[in-house]
Amino acid sequence: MALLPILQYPHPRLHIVAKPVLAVDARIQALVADMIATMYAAKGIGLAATQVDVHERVVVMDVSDERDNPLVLINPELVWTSAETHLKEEGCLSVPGIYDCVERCDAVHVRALNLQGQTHTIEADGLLAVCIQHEMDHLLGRVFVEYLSPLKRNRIKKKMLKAQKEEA
Ligand code: K1U
Ligand code: ZN
Repeated sequence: MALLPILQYPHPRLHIVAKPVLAVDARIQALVADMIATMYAAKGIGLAATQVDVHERVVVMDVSDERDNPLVLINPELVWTSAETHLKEEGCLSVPGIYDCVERCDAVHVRALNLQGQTHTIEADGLLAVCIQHEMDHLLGRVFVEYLSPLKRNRIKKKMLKAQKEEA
């Protein structure tokens, strides 16, 4: 298992639209194992393949308190979203240290393949529903800061670029 580097905003490759997985094979199973290890090491509750520079529709999540219940979604599709929405606070491993509120559906149903290549449907609300919407945005090349005002987004971009320059 390997820990994968996470692309940092405003890296242009975060905006690539991911392609569907054609076969849930040993390569995808190894990618998922590396993504789960990377998510836990980074203390995140989710990670999309886009963030580790792999542009295929794979996300992993774990919103359990014990951090022992990973969820794998391959080729996820939203099949239902609630009409009710709320502003929810989000963070992002690609935008460390930045937290802000985004309007999200309160509940979603998502259909996806699991690690065995079988189709399953998950009914989610609360933090899991927010996390699913955030991770599926990553697969579309969208980062949560793009929902914020241009003023906030530009401030965040400048802050991130400054921090990356200081680290280099
Ligand atoms: O996709 C990612 O960058 C992971 C991200 C997922 C996420 C967190 C919160 C709301 C929506 C999506 C994170 O794990 S950020 C770090 C984190 O653990 C966290 C941040 C805020 C609330 C709860 C957890
Ligand atoms: Zn994110």
